[in-house]
Amino acid sequence: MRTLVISDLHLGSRVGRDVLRRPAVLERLCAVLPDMDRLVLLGDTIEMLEGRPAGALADAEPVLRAIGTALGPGREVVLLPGNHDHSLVLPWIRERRAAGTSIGTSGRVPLRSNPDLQTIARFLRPARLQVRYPGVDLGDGIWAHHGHYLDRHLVRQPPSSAKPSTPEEYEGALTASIARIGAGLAAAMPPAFADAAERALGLLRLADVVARPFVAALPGSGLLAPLSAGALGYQFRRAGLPAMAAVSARLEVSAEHVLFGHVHRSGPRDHDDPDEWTRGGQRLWNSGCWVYEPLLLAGASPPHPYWPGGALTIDHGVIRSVGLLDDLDPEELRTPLRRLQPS
Ligand SMILES: [Mn+2]
Repeated sequence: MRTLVISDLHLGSRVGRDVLRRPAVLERLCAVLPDMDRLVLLGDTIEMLEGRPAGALADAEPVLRAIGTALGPGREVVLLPGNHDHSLVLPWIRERRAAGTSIGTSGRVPLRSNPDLQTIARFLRPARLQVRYPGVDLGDGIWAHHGHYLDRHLVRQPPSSAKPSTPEEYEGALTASIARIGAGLAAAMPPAFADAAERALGLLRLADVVARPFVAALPGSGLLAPLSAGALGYQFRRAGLPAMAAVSARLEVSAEHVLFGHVHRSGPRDHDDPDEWTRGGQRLWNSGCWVYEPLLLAGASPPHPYWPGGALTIDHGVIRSVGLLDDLDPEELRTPLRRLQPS
């Protein structure tokens, strides 16, 4: 059994940072899919937090169709919503809450719970879709979760606040934060993309999807301080990895390997210290992202932990961190895709 895990595609990103809408990039991904038995989309697959969920789904359609065709009949896509596509799973969570039953750590979300899930399943044909939340057991002691629950351990809480120990408690903290970020992003959307406005939007996106948890974890820090890859890397090791370990410990996930995305920091890569990625006997793995963030990557070249195209492969229980776009000409990522019109 061979599995490919990718995350944080952010398909339908309003300023076109999602690289999979570029034909040369999509071709790279589709080239490896025929060798896979299973594809895991580990969250933030569709950018539904920028105020245009239907538009984002439409932008995602050709990408999802190409993925489904490349995988082929009988192959499986396992989709786990994250914070940017959390609305996909919200009706199911409400159903569970109304019924008084826990969502658990590896719930199976019925496609009938949300018409958008049925649409995604249709796009992915002939591959089959199953939806899991908030995590999924991938076998061989491997548990995967988007990683958004870790925010709860980075954002400073009043000393009196109870520590979450169930998915429901993590969800409670999450929905408030999603509403706040979603409203903030929608309000900040410029009507036209003058460079200054686009830069402001870029900073906001970067702060949201990459740095927000770390910014919040730094006492008295401004937005600009942690925007270098080096500073982000430090925060990731000091705060991000321990926070993900805290999530799996509090949810009593005993898997030897825990896979996540969310912070867009692929690894452990060759130059990373494996000890830093081992917490309480548990090995942590990050699937990286498929967005090109010029504020982080301008002037950089791969291999780079924030370079788009990060992925994890699982081959008979052996996990590897890879960069599927590391040998693609960076200019393919840098030329503007197209200026998307606000809808
Ligand atoms: Mn996320």
